[in-house]
Amino acid sequence: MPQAVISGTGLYQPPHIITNAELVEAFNAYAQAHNATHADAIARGEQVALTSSSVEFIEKASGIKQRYVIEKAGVLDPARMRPKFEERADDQLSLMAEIGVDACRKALAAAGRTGADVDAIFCAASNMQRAYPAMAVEIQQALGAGGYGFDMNVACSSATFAIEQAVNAVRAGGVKCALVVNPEITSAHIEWKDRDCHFIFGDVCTALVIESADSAVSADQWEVLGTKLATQFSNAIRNNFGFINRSEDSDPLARDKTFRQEGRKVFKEVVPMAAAHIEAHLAAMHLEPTQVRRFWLHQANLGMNQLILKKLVGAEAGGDLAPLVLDTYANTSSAGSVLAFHEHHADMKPGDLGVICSFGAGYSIGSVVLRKA
Ligand code: CO8
Repeated sequence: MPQAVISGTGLYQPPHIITNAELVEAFNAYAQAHNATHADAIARGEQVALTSSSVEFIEKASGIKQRYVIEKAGVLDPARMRPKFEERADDQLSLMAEIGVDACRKALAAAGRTGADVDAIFCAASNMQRAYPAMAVEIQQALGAGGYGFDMNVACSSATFAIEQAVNAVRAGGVKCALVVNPEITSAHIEWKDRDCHFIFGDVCTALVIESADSAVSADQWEVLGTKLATQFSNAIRNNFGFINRSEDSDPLARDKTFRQEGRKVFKEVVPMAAAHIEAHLAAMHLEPTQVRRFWLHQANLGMNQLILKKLVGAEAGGDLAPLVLDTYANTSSAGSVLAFHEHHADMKPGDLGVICSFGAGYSIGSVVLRKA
């Protein structure tokens, strides 16, 4: 079987930053206006007044200091509180495909490849812009790639689950060079009006080239030693948006049509699952966590990563062993662990081991064990 390697990474970084201070200012203006409009109902006890958000809480509870977004004015407009995107004609490249193509081109350049070398594209993200045609097929055409492409969604674990599909396709011999692309436009499916989660997410797109080691030309190659995926049903992170909504005559702007979670529950349940998953994956490969030079963990919450690292190797997250990108990018859903890998691998030496690990809605957990070639 051919060995699969990651031979290039690419990142689309949105043009706008929203700091915690800007975010909190907009939310508090919205809450104040909301409370004034509903003052009578609040006084009668029929509605609950919205309470203020705070920069201190956000930084302490999550480790997030800012996030990148594709469109900023709509998010920060207290009368709107969601991004404002222009609808595009069918013959224009869609927004998701546009950021996907940008990240893919950068990953291909890093791998010394062009679109013509690609024969499979896995577009993996926690939400898709439309039902069909698949975003992956649109990206395939824009890149001039051959073969096939399809979309897949496993929420925050979409990227690691797609990596396994790409690696298996390369190992089976049917695919020589694959792209895994994660266009995460989280700003369009979080509820910016909910102070419990308005600070959590940011937009970004990552891409990876995964190809056969026999023909890879990149100076920076990472052997994929193994992948391990797991799911376990949970309603603790949920979004009910979908094609059935219109037949249910439900409100498209209702709270349950965007991201919802029981943050504490997720924290408590997922940390032990993720640590045990990584440990079991490494053990099956006769490896100890202490042999791993770097963990590129899912970027959801600083405290989560600290606990996972502590359970695995008794060390603190952040810095060299499990670098964080969460402070500047926030949670970018499936792109987070790939983004950590993209930004923090250049210093590693041949033979060094690393683990990419994602965890999130589903629940879903995916780990990928890498060795610098
Ligand atoms: N400002 C001030 N106070 C606040 C705020 C705020 N913004 N928000 C909440 N509070 C208050 C609460 O009301 C509460 O007050 P009280 O004690 O009086 O009830 C107090 O602060 C504490 O609240 P919490 O217990 O909720 O705070 P936590 O310490 O648990 O922190 C976190 C909240 C940061 C959300 C934390 O629980 C966490 O990070 N949990 C894990 C979350 C996580 O990793 N989720 C992953 C989901 S991502 C995923 O899987 C992908 C899904 C698809 C992507 C969708 C993209 C849009």
